[in-house]
Amino acid sequence: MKMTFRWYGEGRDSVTLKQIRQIPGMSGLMGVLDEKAAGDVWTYEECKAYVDHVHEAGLECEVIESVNVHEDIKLGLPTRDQYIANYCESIRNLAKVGVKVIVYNFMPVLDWLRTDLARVIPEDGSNSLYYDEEELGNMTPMEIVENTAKNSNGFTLPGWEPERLAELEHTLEMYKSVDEDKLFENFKYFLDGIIPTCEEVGVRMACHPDDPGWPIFGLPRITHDQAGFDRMVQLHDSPCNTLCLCTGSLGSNVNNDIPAIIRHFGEMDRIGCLHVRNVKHLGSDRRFRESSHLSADGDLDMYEIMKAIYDTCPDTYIRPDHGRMIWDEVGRPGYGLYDRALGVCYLNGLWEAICKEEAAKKA
Ligand code: DNO
Repeated sequence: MKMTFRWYGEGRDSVTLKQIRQIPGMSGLMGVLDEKAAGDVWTYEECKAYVDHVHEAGLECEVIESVNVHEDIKLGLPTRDQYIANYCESIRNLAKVGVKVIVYNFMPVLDWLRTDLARVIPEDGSNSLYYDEEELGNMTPMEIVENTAKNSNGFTLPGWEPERLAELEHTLEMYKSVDEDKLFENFKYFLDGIIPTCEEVGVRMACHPDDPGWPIFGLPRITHDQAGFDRMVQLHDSPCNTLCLCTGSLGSNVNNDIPAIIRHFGEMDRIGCLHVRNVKHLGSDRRFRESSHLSADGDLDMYEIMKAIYDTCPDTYIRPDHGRMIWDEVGRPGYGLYDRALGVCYLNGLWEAICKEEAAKKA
């Protein structure tokens, strides 16, 4: 297992590479390439400059997140072929600089969504990302977008890039003719277009689950449970067509058994990487907050999650995800330093214990 950390790039993150390097057991980044509009090519020079900079800080950069898929691809518009060609170009350029896994998602319009970015946790006075379907019911998509932009401490949140949201209403309208089957069809067209390039250059695509793990605003969403991902991996059967198994996104849906899902896809060799975090439901299946990583603070059993990784995909990449804001830190909601660093130490502790336990069994 390689422990990594999400980082947004110089001047775009409150956390420095030096700080990340000093977290025990840190191998490198799940870097982010969301500065450009979805659909634009990341040139070789741009990829190289980013990765060289990370290497200079003593960190690896084998995973890149949020190489965003243009809406025209998800909608199946005729312009998609050009965007798919651009995507292949970015894959090639990233492969040339040593990237092995690319995390993306196929969620229509919006990436992850919360109704509050800083809900105070009464027990300890920290705050964290929070979702309440009842609150969402009273808000329009535009209100959610405005709220999210206003409350993100001046940072752009992943999936909430301004240019992507500018045309929100128009795009929402266009999705009225796309149901789940149509979205799967468009997904297959995308995968058929990019996976051969991935196979050629040795890059694995890792699809991030819908977050929260069910359809919202009447938009079709297709990757939030084992059945959806089973269908996705079959759309184009290849070791390069994998999932980014985000325990918190899948865990938002109480029907998902996370360790079992890890085992299922781990055994099939279809996990490209994992985001490991915890969620706590609050009196309703559709109301939750993001808790600390500790099993006792949330609904997910982190020991069972790490054990499933150990048993079925021990060489994968993982990272902590969405920390709380603690110790008065100010940063991008979910992406401060302190709580994610605590998460790393905890996950590394579980890993060490599992490795020793298993070694003792074999001795
Ligand atoms: C949320 C992140 C996601 C993820 C994208 C990948 O915090 O985990 O934004 O990176 O869905 O495209």
